[in-house]
Amino acid sequence: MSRVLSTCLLMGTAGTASAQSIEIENAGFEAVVFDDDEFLNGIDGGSPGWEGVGGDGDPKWIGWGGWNPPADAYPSEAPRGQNVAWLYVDPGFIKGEVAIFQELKATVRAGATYTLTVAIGNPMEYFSERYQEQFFFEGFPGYRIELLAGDTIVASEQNARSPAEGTFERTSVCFAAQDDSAFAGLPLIVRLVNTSEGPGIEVDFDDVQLTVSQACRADMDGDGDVDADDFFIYLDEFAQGCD
Ligand SMILES: [Ca+2]
Ligand SMILES: [Ca+2]
Ligand SMILES: [Ca+2]
Repeated sequence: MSRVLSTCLLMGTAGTASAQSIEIENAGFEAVVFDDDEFLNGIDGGSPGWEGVGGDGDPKWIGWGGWNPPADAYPSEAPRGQNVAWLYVDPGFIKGEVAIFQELKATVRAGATYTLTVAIGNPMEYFSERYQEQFFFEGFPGYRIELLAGDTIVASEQNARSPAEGTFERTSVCFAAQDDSAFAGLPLIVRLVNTSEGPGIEVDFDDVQLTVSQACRADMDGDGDVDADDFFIYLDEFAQGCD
């Protein structure tokens, strides 16, 4: 069991040549072309491919969508492409989380390892020339990323990263489906959450990636290839026997 987990960690951090990308619609939030500093609510079509939870309150206080952040909010702008997803809750008016999710066409394969990687963004307070409005983005409310198989959360990560104001940080989680996994055949779902716990109102996300690696029994050290290192590990285990 422990070797399976460490394989998962290796794949989660380094990736392997054998890892394949799983299609996510609008994974980089580039499907809508925005001018710099322009945004659009998801309920108005700002983030095709994604659905929201919690965005049906007064859009002044809660919502989600697509945005082309200006350098005033992120000096390095979006980590990939032009746009990001924004998830916004003003806790002075609305209690609770806001989330976006997407059910993928891919389903869980027994014996496969899945790695979900997302860039987490903490926008800076700035004055929007476009909208002639101050956006009070100081602080960071907290985030969670989740991978689900059907209705079950099989991997999640909450606030392991704390990006500084005006920056993104990448994080990843990993799910290793066992050979006899009860999740096999169930749809994979990616969910990204603004948990609205700490001071601050907005979390942004970008560059959502999900990869899959089929477990290879001969890859004993889980580094993505089969070579002499794996053979010596095998010899070692063989020599130890099973009692
Ligand atoms: Ca992007
Ligand atoms: Ca921009
Ligand atoms: Ca902030």
